[in-house]
Amino acid sequence: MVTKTMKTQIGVLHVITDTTLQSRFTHAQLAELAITGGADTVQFRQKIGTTRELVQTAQEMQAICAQNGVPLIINDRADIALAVGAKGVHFGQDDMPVAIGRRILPAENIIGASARTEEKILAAISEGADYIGFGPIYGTTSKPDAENAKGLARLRRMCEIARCPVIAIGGITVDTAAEVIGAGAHGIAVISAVCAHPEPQVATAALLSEIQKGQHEPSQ
Ligand code: TZP
Ligand code: MG
Repeated sequence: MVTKTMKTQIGVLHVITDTTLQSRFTHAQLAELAITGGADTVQFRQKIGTTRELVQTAQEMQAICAQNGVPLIINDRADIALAVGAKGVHFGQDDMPVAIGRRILPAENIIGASARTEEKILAAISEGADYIGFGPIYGTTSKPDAENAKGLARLRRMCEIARCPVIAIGGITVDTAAEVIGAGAHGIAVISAVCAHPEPQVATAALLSEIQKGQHEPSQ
């Protein structure tokens, strides 16, 4: 019998776990809280630590995500995604090229790619990216090397160009999530709005509700 493996749809609320902005919760705890609040994608992003440590944490997160049917995306590292059976990866411009990731990862895996110009967006899509991460939309302190804020007009333009879902990132809060979706983003990715909130699950639920508002109120 032929078993068909379906690629999971791209989520609208990607919660990126972070233990540098806060130390109250581990990555796994944040994943659990975000899922409780309604996150439909969790991304593990950690820039420090040994490969052994990263695999251990990713394994814990994958167990929680799999139990809840929520895709886990691993930032930067295809090897860790493969090692723990995560649903996908997110690559920046300095990471593994999307085309190579596409070749070595299972076909049903999600590959997201950060791209900030029209050319890079089209290149990532032609290499096989399933979604584009675009930002920062607003100012952010969560990524020290983030570029200047791109704003909503540029986001709208990039969403028109990209023939795949665009996930907006950077400084998005409960106050701006709806307008970001209204500008054409398929979804949002957040760090501080959830991880630095006193109650990450409450923050996640509030963001989800704003996303739903934005879906019903496209902006001009
Ligand atoms: N890439 C562009 S901005 C950013 C990343 C990883 C940081 C997003 O964090 P926050 O706290 O949601 O602004
Ligand atoms: Mg990266």
